[in-house]
Amino acid sequence: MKQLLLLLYCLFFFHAVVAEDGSKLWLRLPTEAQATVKCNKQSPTLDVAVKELRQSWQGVSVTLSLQQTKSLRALGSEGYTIHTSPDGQQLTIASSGESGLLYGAFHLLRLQATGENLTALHLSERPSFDIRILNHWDNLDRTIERGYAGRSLWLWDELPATLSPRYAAYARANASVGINATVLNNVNASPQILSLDYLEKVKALADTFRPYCLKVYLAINFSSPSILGGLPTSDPLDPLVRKWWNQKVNEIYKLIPDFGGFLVKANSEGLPGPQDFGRTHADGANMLADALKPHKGVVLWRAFVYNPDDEDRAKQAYQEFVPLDGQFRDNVIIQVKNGPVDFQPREPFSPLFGAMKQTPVMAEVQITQEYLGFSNHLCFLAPMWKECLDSDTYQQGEGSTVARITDGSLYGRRPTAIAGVANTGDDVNWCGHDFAQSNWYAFGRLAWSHQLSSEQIADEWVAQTWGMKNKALTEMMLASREAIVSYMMPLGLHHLFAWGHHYGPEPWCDVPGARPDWMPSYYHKADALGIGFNRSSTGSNATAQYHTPLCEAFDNVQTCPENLLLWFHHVPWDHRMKNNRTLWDELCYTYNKGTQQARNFQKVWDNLEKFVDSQRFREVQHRLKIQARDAVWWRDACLLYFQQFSKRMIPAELERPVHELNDMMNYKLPITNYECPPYGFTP
Ligand code: BDP
Repeated sequence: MKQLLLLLYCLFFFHAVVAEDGSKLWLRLPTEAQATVKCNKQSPTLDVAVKELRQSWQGVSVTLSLQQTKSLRALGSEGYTIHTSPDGQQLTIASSGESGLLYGAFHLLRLQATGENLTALHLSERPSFDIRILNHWDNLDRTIERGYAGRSLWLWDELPATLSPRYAAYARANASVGINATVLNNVNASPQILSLDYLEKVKALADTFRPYCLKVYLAINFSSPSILGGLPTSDPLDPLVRKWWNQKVNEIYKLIPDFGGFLVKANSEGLPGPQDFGRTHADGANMLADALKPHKGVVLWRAFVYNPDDEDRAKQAYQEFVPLDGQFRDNVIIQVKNGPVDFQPREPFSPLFGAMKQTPVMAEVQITQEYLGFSNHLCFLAPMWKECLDSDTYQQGEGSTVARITDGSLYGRRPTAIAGVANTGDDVNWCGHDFAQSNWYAFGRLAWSHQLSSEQIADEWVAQTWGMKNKALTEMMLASREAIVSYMMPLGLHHLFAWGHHYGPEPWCDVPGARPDWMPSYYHKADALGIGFNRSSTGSNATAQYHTPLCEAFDNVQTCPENLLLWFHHVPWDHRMKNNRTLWDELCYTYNKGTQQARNFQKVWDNLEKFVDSQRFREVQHRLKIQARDAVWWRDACLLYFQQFSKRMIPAELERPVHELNDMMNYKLPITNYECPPYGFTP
């Protein structure tokens, strides 16, 4: 009996040691190393760097050296060098700033965790962007707009008195990939966030994040002066309004001396803004910029604006902002979504990136998978973000990529920034899907260095998160975004998702009285002749917002890239694609290909069972099953719906749909408040 108990105890203990719940993210190095680490100064940030290395570094002794040499200063305070001494017995991480030493320490640990050769290191790093910022769409009641990993991490009711250990863990994870800023609250901002009560809570978070060099920003509601301050107006040119903002900003900086600034969604989707008072976006942004300037704060002013009555939503941000170029203060950055509509599986890059000549612009990408299967679908997003960053705008001739425009190398405009809409919540594994962690990781790594390849980022993440190098696994990750495009919205289709929650297909969606530009038919325009939005010169002429030679390439149905064909053109069903298939057949083939890929992901994963701890293995397996079912749902819904217009057969050699169109059209997923559905379509 005693022996049996011992055996059970051992089994339990063994299980407890190997069980993993994903809470450690990619930071899974053992912590008993006791390395020799020296540093010529002490501070909260340096103490973190020293501690991280001491507990996990398994190599030769390390010196962290804060130095003001010319070459180090040229790397900026966040840049660093790592050198092995000639005798190989010593490593030195050097930087002119404390944050540089922190990032250098995490870099070294990453090299160890990914199994790199550590014998003779000589490297020098500096970030691509100054501000590498997460945007949390977290509400004060702890719901998260478009969040699929539980409730908000910020326990507002307990703050400022009680500090959850997850705050420091969150800041540490960000520091480990170089993310240095965070907007705590939703762009659809409650004015309440600026009340003293909440600012004290924000201060408590900022204090916890500071050692990890993570700066706090807030999203503000443009009507705060009237709603919170009781003023009769929030007109940005009104002296009392300006005074209110100045005082509010001073109050914030008294509490949080290194506060970053404001993120603003104004005159967009029903939110208030300067146009309510006959003023421009520049008037609104500049008022806030003036208040923040003495404290070195910045305004991140979003360009996500569109009115239901204008002809083509994809053109509107450009139309509203280009005339204002040159009118913004130098501490305003225009935050532009990667595409001209709204985080669709595939969009061309927003033409605004190549249009502003005197105003800093920054890219906003969506880490949370609002349009990409929530946290049910495995979708590695680095390839999607790189597609935008590597796009050539031709603003100054060839080589004027979105990356070079936004990182300041083309025009030298500063500050530079990149934003990602966060996918974290209070789920144990932070992101819902264990593979969604890779997108938080990838955002940080690309924000640090947009030259990194998607493959390198995937390899790094897999090695650290799953403790292995596996080609099939990284290949699956690299293929995942394109697979999703194929089974959801191929060939430039967009906005076919369900009303409200945006999960699953509803190309037929028609909500009486709703904004037409929120209806799928506004975008796909399927009819007896063909499908797609004519944005060429014979249509809305959105192609004219791009520079030569893109403008001409996009404008012509023969030269338009086929993966954007239906974005820019209304194309006949029998149009010949480059592979000689008709458009209709190609649609069928592409939907089927995506579906097949999703099923193959299940096989790749099952092959890895013996290399992965059981809890995380099963969780991923479960979600891959949902993804494979959803892919079929998307395929059947879109093909059967569009077939009503095309009146063409699904090619004989392809799989037949397994769902009835009517069932799918009558089905409404029972989800509220953007939670993640446990399953998709259940007829
Ligand atoms: C849309 C989301 C909505 C956001 C909006 C935004 O559906 O919840 O508020 O973007 O970015 O895609 O402001």
